[in-house]
Amino acid sequence: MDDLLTKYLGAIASVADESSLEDLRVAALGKKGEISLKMRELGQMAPEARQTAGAALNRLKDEIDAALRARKATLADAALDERLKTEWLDVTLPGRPRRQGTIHPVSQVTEEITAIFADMGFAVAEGPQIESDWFNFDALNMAPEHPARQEHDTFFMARAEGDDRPPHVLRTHTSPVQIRAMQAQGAPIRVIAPGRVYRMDMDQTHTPMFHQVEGLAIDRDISMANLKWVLEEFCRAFFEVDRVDLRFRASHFPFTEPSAEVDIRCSWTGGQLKIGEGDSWMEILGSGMVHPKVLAAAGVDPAEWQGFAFGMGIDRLAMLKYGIPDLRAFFESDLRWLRHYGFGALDKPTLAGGLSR
Ligand code: 2U9
Repeated sequence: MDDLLTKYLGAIASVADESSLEDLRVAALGKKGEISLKMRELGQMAPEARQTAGAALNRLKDEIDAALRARKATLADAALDERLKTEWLDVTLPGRPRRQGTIHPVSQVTEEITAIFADMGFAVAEGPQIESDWFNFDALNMAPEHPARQEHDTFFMARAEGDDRPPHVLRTHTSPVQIRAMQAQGAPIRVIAPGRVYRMDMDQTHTPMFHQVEGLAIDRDISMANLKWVLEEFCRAFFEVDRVDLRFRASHFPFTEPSAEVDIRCSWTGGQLKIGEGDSWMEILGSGMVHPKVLAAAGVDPAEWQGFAFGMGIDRLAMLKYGIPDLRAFFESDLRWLRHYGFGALDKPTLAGGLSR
């Protein structure tokens, strides 16, 4: 038995790979292995001799088994070390730009707008894209006969047969988000609500889904003067120019009173848009003082609180700022377009670091 032990321990120690080690295991402990055969011989021995020989054989078997396992672990470690040496990866290498995805201009502009308003103390609010007609229309002082509530302007969700409740809608603006924010937080409040909105419209300048950002500031003494300053600050930061000139034109929206559409001074020379100079005016957003009925619907007392709201189209702002000619290309997922107009994934827009560099 001592000879067997010496023989196998020696062989195990000198084996160089896992498959030779397995061959050794079979030769010693396999069904027809040397130790197993010796075990079988025990049957022919006298009982006393069998007891001593049996115990010794079991010890031998255990020792060989332990040596096999230990060697197996050592060989596996060595094999892994070898693999790691050949399959190494330099994690400090720069990314491969051609394989990197890009940030969509709508996402980029949303981040820019968010950074600018965050700097002025506006939080970002979000809400569902499928809304009840109360949040989307009634709370915003839009009467049942308002054109937007007609079948052909808004996407209505289906109701189960026999369910007579008014159907939910795909939100036609992000305004219901501010209603929800006021209900949850009350006044004072300063939020912007960027997000997807849906209208049944499809031509050169309209897509059935587009992106809006709306803003809301409610406090005891907020006025149109605050609105004007906020919008001027926003336009200067967003278009990255030193001066802007805004023109407020009286308008009408059900949810604001008074209401104003806002134009920005610009020039178009050689098809190139310049903001802040020239003799042209371009409409960029709608705004006004939140209607008292809208405040009341959102649970804010209009006798105590007042404030402004505004809304603008993100897709259009992206087209203006980055010279993108066709709105429909925004939603075609064409990789060449995304590579051309997209932004680096790691260039987060901040006011301090530059919005669009
Ligand atoms: C609440 C109260 C009032 C948001 C407003 C506009 C004017 C506006 C358009 C701009 C271009 C929509 O994307 S667009 O077609 N929006 O003209 N939006 S005031 O007024 C609100 C919002 C929420 C609670």
